[in-house]
Amino acid sequence: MKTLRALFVLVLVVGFLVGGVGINWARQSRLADLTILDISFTPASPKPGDKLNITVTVKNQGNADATNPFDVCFYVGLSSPEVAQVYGAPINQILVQKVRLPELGRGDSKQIELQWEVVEVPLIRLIFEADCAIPSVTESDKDNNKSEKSFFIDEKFLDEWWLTQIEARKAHEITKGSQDILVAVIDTGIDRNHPEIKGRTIMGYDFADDDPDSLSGTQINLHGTSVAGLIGAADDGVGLTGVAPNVRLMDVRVLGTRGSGTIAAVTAGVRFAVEKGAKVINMSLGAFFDDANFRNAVQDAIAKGVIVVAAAGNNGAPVVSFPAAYPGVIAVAATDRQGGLAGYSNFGSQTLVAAPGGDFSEEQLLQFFQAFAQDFQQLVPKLKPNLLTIYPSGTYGWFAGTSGASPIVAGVVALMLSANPKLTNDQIRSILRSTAKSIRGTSRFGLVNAAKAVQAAKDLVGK
Ligand SMILES: [Ca+2]
Ligand SMILES: [Ca+2]
Repeated sequence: MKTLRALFVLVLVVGFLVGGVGINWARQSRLADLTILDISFTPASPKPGDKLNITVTVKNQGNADATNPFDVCFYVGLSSPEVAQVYGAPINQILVQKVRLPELGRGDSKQIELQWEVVEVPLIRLIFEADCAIPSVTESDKDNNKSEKSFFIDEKFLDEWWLTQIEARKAHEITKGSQDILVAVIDTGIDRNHPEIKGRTIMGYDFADDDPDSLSGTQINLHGTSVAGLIGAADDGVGLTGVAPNVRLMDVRVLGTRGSGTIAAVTAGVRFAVEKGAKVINMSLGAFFDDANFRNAVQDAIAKGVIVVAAAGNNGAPVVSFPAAYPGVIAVAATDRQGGLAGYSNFGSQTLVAAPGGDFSEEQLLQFFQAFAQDFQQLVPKLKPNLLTIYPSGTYGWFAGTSGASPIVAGVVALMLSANPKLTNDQIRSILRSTAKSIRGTSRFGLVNAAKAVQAAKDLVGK
């Protein structure tokens, strides 16, 4: 017994002396380790509709054979995990195909050839994962089983129909906006680190959390980021272009992640934006109750020469929500892909002008996102009549509603002010109306025309 006890202690000591290195060595000597070694594709610069030929190399870099059959999953990611969490849909990782490998010996690698038809979005992430779904291989390292490669679609192959519908590119021949024009986005907060707006977006204040930074905490700023992108995404040939790609943006966060907030926070946001020098305020938000403090803040902003643009609302009714309904506010209705009044758009008497909002309401968009898990390839073309814009974490995605139409008009106003900083609210309202194109569905207001509005603004210089 004594001998046995001594031997036992000795084994323990040896184990201790070998330490952590010994444990790793023991694992590596006995276990497989699958990894994605390489992802390559042709053509090198794919456009929508192209059949992308993808070669993925799976390797077993461990020290044991993988003897069980395992799956290699091919996912396409259209956005980030953070965005997917908000939507409760896997748009960061949509399963396209599973390829089963019967085995993979130690040190062996295997090339898998796949074909995938490229969809029309600015940024596509190709994601591969070895031994996905239900794992069947015991490995020394499971964290290295996934790898991705992303690419941008050349912007000239993207149908930015909303820019075409308002003749924004023609307006850009006059101006793409001035750095002197600060546009406040009073919304759910902006991911100001998105490459499309980085450097031109300043943090205002986070009135939702009552702290100075909308990026602190766990908040994701999907709605506000999308609004900001429609106004100011850089015209750099990468991704998308905003209506006023050179203006500065200010993040004034007043709504929480899910888009709700207090009227006091919105009121404080308006007063803050004016105080910090905003020339234009966009509010893609609304309520159906009139609040005296809020009304006063908006009226004070207009009295100080700030142009306030707001969404008419998505009730599909002859009404306009507040603040759009307040006197002097530029109330914006939405047009669909065909340029007619969108079915979901409000169109009450206070509506000044319409702008592209896309065919679908946000609720319908949400249903599409949630359906992605089943059959996304067929659904992407159906999303095309919506707006594409930026999403947090450097990604892109769809957006719709008068929430999209309002920032498009705010962008046009920013261009007008860039061309002619002396314009008054009355002049801007008058130009927006007189240069608008008539639309199907109503005779009381038309579709904003950026080219004509900016030209008219410029023509008034010195007059
Ligand atoms: Ca592994
Ligand atoms: Ca861009």
